[in-house]
Amino acid sequence: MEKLEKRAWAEPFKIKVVERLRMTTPEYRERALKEAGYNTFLLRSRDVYIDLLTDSGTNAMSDNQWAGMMLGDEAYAGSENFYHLEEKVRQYYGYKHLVPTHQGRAAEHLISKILIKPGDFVPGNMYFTTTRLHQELAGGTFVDVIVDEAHDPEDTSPFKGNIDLVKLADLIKRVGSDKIAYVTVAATVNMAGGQPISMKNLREIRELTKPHGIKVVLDATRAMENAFFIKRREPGFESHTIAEILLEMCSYSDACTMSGKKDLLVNIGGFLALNDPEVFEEARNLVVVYEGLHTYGGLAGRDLEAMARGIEEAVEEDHLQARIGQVEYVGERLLRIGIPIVVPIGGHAIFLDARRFLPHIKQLEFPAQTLAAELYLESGIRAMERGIVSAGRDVKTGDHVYPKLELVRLTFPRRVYTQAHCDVVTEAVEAVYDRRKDIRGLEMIYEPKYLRFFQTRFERL
Ligand code: PLI
Repeated sequence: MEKLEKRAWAEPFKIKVVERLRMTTPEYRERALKEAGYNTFLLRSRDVYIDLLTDSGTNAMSDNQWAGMMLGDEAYAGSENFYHLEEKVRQYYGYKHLVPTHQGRAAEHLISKILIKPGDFVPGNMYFTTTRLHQELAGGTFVDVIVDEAHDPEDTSPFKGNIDLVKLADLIKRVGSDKIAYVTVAATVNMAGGQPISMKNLREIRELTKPHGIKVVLDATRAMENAFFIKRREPGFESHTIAEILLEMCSYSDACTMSGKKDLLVNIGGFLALNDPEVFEEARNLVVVYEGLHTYGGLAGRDLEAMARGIEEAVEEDHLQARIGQVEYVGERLLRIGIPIVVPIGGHAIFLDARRFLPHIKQLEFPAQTLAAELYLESGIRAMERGIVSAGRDVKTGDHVYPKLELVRLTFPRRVYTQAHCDVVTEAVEAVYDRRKDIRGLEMIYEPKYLRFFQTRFERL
């Protein structure tokens, strides 16, 4: 008799409420795709079967979080829920001060405005779209100082989110520490494939920048997922709790920007958390201009409460084990049938390597955008381009930025899809792979000025 394989993970929850999905035909999807200009961001969600566009704000909240929503204190000032969130941010992230914002990019906006002077440089471990844009709008220039391995989808290093300390030291030497606004450190690195940064690297970044008086700003959006990888992969952390690892990670930074829509299991919310009293003073001042009073920052009291409760659920190891286990389940199945994906498998998503998937499509014919469109056509799965369209244009030359990575992200919302859904996804990818030679690229016919990937339109070549 055959022995069954032991599972590495299973969901630490059961399902109480479900949401109906609509099944569509290939003819229907062909029409919907054309109307959406072959951009998955422009599809209507009702036309999507399995939505892997993003893990941002698409999580399923728990009964405990929904119960918290009923305890929303909707006072304009001094809401109880703000104080609850402040307590949880101090407890789990360790920063002294909290400025709530409606989502992550609003926190990026505030910190960029406060710390960047025109002409400054902002080094970081690979760009993220909104982070870099706010840095540029404040007059800064982003400099990518991530390790070279991060740009190689086949490199299996365990911490491909690390900063290359030589690149960082060289930049400090070249432009001078006065010209460096701060270092942005993302954990995990979304655009590199959800790759983590090691604790050792975080510690070394601190040691390198501190003597120069350079601040470190952590993008803590998926820091709990990063902490899980540290526990699993970095010697010395095997018996630490996720909470202990998270606290140590944050201790090597001065502030964090946070999109609660990812790690924290909510549909809306974010914050800026920091230690410096003067920067806090300025942020508290500015949040009133752009978001709302400093005790709600553009959120309802109920949203603050859901996020406070989300922190406590998200930091649980069994949650992270199932969350990352699900992503790995899909990734390992795809690897088994020879689909080119970014390895190691990241925390929040599988990244299909469109360069290897569709080698006959040139970068200016948008291979990743094409692949995302084909996947939708195949079975109603919505993914996201993370290649030349997302990389945008060079602010100085106006030319496209040509990233090395041309990826399609299959992003898994937390606690939303089942293993059967996961199997549908792998089958759809396999079906597109089988007919890859017949797939043609796209031509760009409309392009907006900012964050173009959201609204650009294409036609089939
Ligand atoms: O979407 P926001 O404004 O709440 O957060 C912006 C943001 C900041 N940092 C990182 C690493 C992100 O991944 C991020 C948003 N990510 C989105 C929307 C995504 O689909 O990955």
